Amino acid sequence: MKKILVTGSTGQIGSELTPALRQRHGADMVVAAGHRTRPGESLLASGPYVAFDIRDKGALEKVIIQYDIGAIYHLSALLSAVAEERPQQAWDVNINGLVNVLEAARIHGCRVFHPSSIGAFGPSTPQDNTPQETIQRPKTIYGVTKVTGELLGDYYFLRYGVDCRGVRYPGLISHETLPGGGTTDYSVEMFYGALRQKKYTCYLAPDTRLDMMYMPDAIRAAIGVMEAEAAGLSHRNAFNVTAMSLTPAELHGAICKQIPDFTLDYKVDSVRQAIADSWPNSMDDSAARSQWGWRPEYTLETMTADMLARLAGKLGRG
Ligand code: VAH
Repeated sequence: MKKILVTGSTGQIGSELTPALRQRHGADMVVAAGHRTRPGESLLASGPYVAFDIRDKGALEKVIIQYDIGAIYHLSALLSAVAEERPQQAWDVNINGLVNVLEAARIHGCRVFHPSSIGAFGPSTPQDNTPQETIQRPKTIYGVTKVTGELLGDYYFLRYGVDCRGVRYPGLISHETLPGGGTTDYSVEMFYGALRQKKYTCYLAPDTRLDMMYMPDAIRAAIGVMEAEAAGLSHRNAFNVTAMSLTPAELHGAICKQIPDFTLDYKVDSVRQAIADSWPNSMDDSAARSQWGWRPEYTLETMTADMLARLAGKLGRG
């Protein structure tokens, strides 16, 4: 069996997707790749790790040949807020990196997973129950790279038969690795604030409604769409997937049910507020449900309970 390559393996998704794939396929069958962030000891100890810049096409191709890669989960990317600080670098990593992956997949016959995001929508997109097929005029460079990535995935499938697939992720909540440079990171930071200081200052307004998902569901979505029968995937590169639609105030309320004296105040960051306001309030994920059986498992309540239990252990407050 050919091996699996996970790019961006030290990031928020990669740090949980890599162990999940290693458990599913065997440690040595999953090659973790990273660039700037030093991998954790558990990632290094649990299977092969390679360091290279996704913009280096030769380095990528060398890894694919050396490890006989047959599938690539491509996660390397700059997230929305940091991308707005460095738009040219965001294009370089998010798009030139993706083109390198798609070209390598075309030449070496690899299947590819590359995530899009609710960031692929903009202020002219219907914000409630956002359809699978709708207006996509994002006003952030992150969103521009996500729409471009969706279109590149479709092109490489239609023009070259590259079997590439993807989902539009909502904000992701996780306990393994802190997210870096996203707009939805408040949802993770709030849990750390609740456990460490019993207070948190949120950079989004209390009624900012966004789709969210717990990382275990996000991992199941990536593996689910990659292992689905190709014939049924008419929206193959950009399935809306979601689990919950929530606001900072609602997340605060859910945490307070377990930590009653957790206080929240607000200091709105205008850049990230503008990004969040341009994204949907809730997505319609019926296409993913009907075409490959997508179903979230975690609700706001069960996610909150699991996050607090796992973080408390990690922070020594269990
Ligand atoms: C971000 N967490 O905030 C990412 C994600 C839907 C948001 O793409 O940029």
